[in-house]
Formats: sequence, structure tokens, C-alpha cells
Amino acid sequence: MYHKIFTLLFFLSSLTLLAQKNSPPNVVIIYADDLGIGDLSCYGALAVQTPNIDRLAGQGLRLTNAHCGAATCTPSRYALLTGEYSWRRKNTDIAAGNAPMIITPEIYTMPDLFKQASYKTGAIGKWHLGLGTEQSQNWNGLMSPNLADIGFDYSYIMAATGDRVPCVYLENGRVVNLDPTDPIQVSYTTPFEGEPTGAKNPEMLKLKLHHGHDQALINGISRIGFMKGGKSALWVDETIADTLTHKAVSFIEKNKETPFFLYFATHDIHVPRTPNQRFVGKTDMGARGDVIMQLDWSVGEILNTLDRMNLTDNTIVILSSDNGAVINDGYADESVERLGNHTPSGVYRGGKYSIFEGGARVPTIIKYPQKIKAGQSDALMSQVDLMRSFAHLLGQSMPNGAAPDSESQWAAWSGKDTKGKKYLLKVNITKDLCIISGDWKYIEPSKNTAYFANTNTEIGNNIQPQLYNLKTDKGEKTNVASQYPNIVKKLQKKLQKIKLNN
Ligand code: NG6
Ligand code: CA
Repeated sequence: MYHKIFTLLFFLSSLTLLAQKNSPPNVVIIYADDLGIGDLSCYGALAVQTPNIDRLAGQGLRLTNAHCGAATCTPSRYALLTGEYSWRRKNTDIAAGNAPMIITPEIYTMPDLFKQASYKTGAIGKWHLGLGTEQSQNWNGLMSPNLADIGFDYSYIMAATGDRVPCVYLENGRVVNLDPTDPIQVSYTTPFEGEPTGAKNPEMLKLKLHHGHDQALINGISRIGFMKGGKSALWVDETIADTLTHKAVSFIEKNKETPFFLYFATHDIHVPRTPNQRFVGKTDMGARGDVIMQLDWSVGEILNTLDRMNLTDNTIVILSSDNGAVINDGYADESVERLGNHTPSGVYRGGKYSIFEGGARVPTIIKYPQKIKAGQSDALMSQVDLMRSFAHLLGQSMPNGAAPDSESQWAAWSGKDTKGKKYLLKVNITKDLCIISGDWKYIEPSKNTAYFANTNTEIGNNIQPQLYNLKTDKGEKTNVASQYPNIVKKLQKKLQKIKLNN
């Protein structure tokens, strides 16, 4: 009798394993915010320990030469989710919290691709790509269009960023916990009478300001933009990571029987940095270090859930960031004073907003136990390529014109190709472009040459063309454009060609 049951159980569990092996892989993208390439212990950080992300790196491919499309959030997210460089489109700059939807429903998106392959798709976390249209935007009913109209079966999002109003979550296009008798009003131009602001009521601030962010004052933190109403729906800053992580965990639990694609965009480690009490003081670096630990906890929760659901082997987990590091992004949270020897951009120059490598060369780990060998790759890779890489992996073809800048990087993911992308473009805050090819990086001449004064970030622009050898000069210290006019010419030409799309 026992023998029979044992045989049956063995048979059933082999079937499950087999089914897992043959079914398409689940995909989880964990998209951190403002995480620099030097911010993780698996990338050499000493002042902060990130054991869960290190575990992911230990089991996956850790990339040293992977880039987002831009040095800020909105354009990078646009490129990742559409496979199109952001600078080809208008209105892909850092979006206001009441911006209309930037990825409009006719655009073929990454979740569209997964849906085409019969996946369940979900977006949880920071959105910052606009909602509704200028005419239709509605915080007090169904937002239309919303993420359901661009391929996400489920969404639970912050409309923009932690430092922008409205400070509420939306689930499937509707504000969560909204009391209809206290409707939400949002404006990015006009303050609402009687509502506190950072500028008027500094005594109410629990997080002091450094620059900007002096408008709506909510939970003791003032933000960008004005807001009134929606009191019952306001998020609590110290529990954002918990809320989003729990939603991500339950999305995985609910969809464990079907292949799923989860875009989990954390609020960490963006400003305002408000770690939960559990993480306060976990590092000597103050809030910025502590929210890195909080991010690491979120990643651990996702990995543990996949283990618990027996999904680990057949799930691709990608961790990356939407732009490089910034230390002072507007709030006086002591991140500058307490930085110590920590180097958020690693050996690279510049940071968030910059055309230098600190701007958009980001930590990136890809784990796929069944098909990707653990290790390190120095191949040149871009987030704009995720879409076609997935299409390749799933054996799906995309409609004509979809994901126009995306190339499959599967050969590099699987270790067959150690060079990666032939040409890679990136854009910075002032919309200046650079192109990387092999060891060379060319930066277009630009008139926007000022430092980004408040954040103390070098934007990296120069009125002269710039050429760096990233192999021998990782820190982009020596502009060798005048020594190598032919390389400059060649890269200029290629950049123009890609710009004009021919
Ligand atoms: C800037 C904000 C900065 C941050 C950034 C967007 C000011 C002075 N600075 O305009 O704090 O919110 O926008 O960051 O307002 S991102 O990661 O979403 O692109
Ligand atoms: Ca960002």
C-alpha cells in the first residue's frame, strides 16, 4: 500500500517537474530606482551588505556592461517596456504626476508580447509613465486609459514617484481606499487653498528639504505638485516597500499555475528615502544605505516566494535599475554627510542625469537556472533589448514596427557571445546622446554644459566632441577625440544613422 502511494507521489512530482521544464518560463523584472552600480555588495560595495541580491547574483549572470536607455526614470522605463529609444518620442522626459499616459494603447509593449504568449501579466510599484489623457484623467473613478490598456492584466501602482503627488496607490486603474466624499484634486501649477506646503509650513516637515519638493506637504514630507483630498487613500511612506512587496508576492502566488510576467518596480532607493523602522540604522550611511537594505529585503521576499512555490527553476529573474546613483536628490536626509567611503557609481564618473557612465550603466543580474549559467559577463547590453530577447526566447514574432530599437541579446545571455551589442545609445537629462561601440564611447557636443548644480552631478556635456576609451579609462578622465579623428567620425556617422533610423 505505502509502496503504491510512494510510487504515485513520485510519479506525480516527476510530472510536475517535467511540466515545469517544458512550460514557458515565468519572468520577473525587479526594477530598482536610482540604484548605482556601486551600491550592491555583489558589485563591490563594502558599506552596505545586500545578501539577497548577492544570492541572486551567485545563481545568475552578473553583468558589468549593461545600460538603461536613459539617465533618468521615465525615458528608461519607456525604452524597457517598448523596445524603442525614448528620444524618438516627444514627452518622454521626467513626467509630472498628472502627465497623460506616455505609452499609448496603440504601442506594442512588453506585456503585450507576454500576453500574446498566453502569460498573465502584472505591474506592481512605481509607474511614472503617465495615466489617462489630458481630457480624461480621473483620480476619482476609473482612470482611462490605464495599464490594462497597454497589456497588464493586473496593476498596483504609485502613479509617479514617492516625491510627486498624488500620494496614493491605484489598483487596476482606480485609487485604492478612496472615500468618494473626499475626492482627489491634483495640480502641478496651482496650490489649493488651506492645504499645507513645504514652502509655507517648514515647521511641519519631518524630512528637511535641500532643493525643490516644497509643494504639497503630506505625512510630514513635502513633494512636487499640489494635491487636495483623498485623505483615506494616502500611502504611508514607511510602508511603501512592504505594501508593494506583498502585492508582488501575492501576484506570484495567485498565478503560480500559469506562466506569468511580473514587472515589479520598487520605490526604493528613490527619494524621499523613508526606510521602515526595521531598516533604520542598518547601515552607517543613513537613509540612503538603509533603503538599499530595504530593497534587498524586497528581493529576498520575491526569491523566497519563488522557492516556496517551487517556481525557482523555471523563472527568469532580472534585477536592474532605471538610472544610476544620486546622493542628494532634494531632501536633506544626511546621505551626503554620511556617505563615508561608499562609491555609489563604482569606478564610473557622474551619476543619475549624466551622460558619463555613472548615469546609465547600472547593476544588472539575469537568473534563469535552466538556461543561463551563473557567472559574470562583460558583454555590452541595453534594457531596450529585453523585449526582442524575450520574443526570441518565447518563439514569438512581433508586429511590424514593434520594438524598433530592440535586438535579441539571447546569445550574450546564454554566454555564447561575449561582446554583446555592436552599438548602444544612451540619453541624459539634457537630451544629449552618446554611443558606445566596443571599447569606445563618443559623446555628442552640446551647449548644455553646466553641472546639475543642486545634486552636484556632472551632466558630462561638452561643447567639444568627446571620445573615451572605456577599457583603459573607465572613469572617462581623458578625452581623446583629437587623437582619434577617424573613430570620432565613424561613431558620429553611426549615431546619425541610428538617429534617423536607417
Ligand atoms: C527631479 C527631482 C528629483 C527626482 C527626479 C526624477 C527636483 C528638484 N528634482 O526633477 O528629486 O524626482 O526629478 O527622478 O524636483 S526619476 O528617477 O524619477 O527620474
Ligand atoms: Ca530613477
